[in-house]
Amino acid sequence: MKTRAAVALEKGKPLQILDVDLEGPKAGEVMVEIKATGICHTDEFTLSGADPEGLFPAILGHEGAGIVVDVGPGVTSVKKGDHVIPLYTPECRTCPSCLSRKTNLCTAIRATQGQGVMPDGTSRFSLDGKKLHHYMGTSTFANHTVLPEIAVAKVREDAPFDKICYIGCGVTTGIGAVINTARVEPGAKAIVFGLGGIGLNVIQGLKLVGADMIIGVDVNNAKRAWGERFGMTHFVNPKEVGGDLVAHLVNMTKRGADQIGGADYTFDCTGNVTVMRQALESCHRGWGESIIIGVAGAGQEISTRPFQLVTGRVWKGTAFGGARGRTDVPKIVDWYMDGKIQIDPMITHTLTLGDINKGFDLMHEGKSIRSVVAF
Ligand code: NAD
Ligand code: AHE
Ligand code: ZN
Repeated sequence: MKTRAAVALEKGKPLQILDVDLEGPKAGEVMVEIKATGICHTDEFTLSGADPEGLFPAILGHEGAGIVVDVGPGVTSVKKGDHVIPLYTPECRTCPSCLSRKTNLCTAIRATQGQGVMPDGTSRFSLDGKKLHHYMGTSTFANHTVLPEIAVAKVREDAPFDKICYIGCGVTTGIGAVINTARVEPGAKAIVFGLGGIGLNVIQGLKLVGADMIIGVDVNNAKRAWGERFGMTHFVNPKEVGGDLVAHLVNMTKRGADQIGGADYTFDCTGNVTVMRQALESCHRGWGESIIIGVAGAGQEISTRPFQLVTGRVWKGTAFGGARGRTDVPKIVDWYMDGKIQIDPMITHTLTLGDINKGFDLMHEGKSIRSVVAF
């Protein structure tokens, strides 16, 4: 069949809106009509050419929501008509990683996903007879896509696609980093670096679990009001700190008789390796944990003095907020529908597929929190 898609023909170039060919689902796969998709910074990261796993031509997009329109042989967990959120982190429940209960990083199909193909090693997408790569196993910048059944979460049918698509990455990543990865306790002091589509969800998660002090750090002053809207208690623009940022943040978080400063938890939501170091070093001696959420380009490395770790600071990373998609995503949709978490205000722009490149421009200009393409 034909479907309309925004195709990344080559790195660094605007997406092209084209009618592409899509084969039906094979065994264990489902076809989903995508109703809405968010544009995450990771799509921009891959499109820019910075992603060592980036493949072209490809159909990007990993933050979608839609309806199952066809199922391949042997599919049992979803059926035609079900509302689903595609999962770039699948949950097979049978691989060693899923069974370990120690990680959400299901390994059932990770190798082929990274090669831009379905688990059988082939692509369902093509253009003029030439293969198009899948992206993150999801390719939600297409009106229809094919995914393994283990890579979709069935969700309630009364939830609006143009909002819950954001749960497919940003919302779950930010809130999950707080709840699943850091396991932040009430009363904690936290610092969030980068107040974009992920960082604001970290702030919303911190507020949800009862953190006392939530410091937001961003180079864009327009983000102050955004952070405050979701629970940030203090804002720091590094460009306006007249000295060392880490010393400034440590000073802000001083407590107790010894007046030693440092946050209990810090979160990097920028993907900048210099910021990642600042985030680690802003943690409290003895127990502070720094969670890396941002993804950094090929060749980028993090560094710090080992002394920072010797003295008890912990560096951790998180993908998809540590969430097990088929189990956790439907619950997060319920939280949204019950008013426990906010999504609507963060979706600053709703675009047509034809305007998808505008969504990338808005991100570059720092004018959007999340742009969503509604089909
Ligand atoms: P975004 O573009 O919406 O937000 C980034 C924010 O960081 C912006 O507000 C920007 O002003 C700020 N920023 C940039 N440089 C800064 C600096 N030096 N100091 C402080 N703030 C700075 O991006 P996003 O969609 O929120 O994504 C954030 C990062 O998280 C990206 O690297 C993205 O690829 C990554 N990500 C990771 C996961 C995961 O599972 N680990 C999931 C989603 C996104
Ligand atoms: N391909 C990149 C890594 C990108 C990355 O870390 N992706 C995150 C999700 S970002 C969503 O916006 C992730 O899930 N990582 C775990 C995994 O298995 O990829 C690179 O650097 O090679
Ligand atoms: Zn993402």
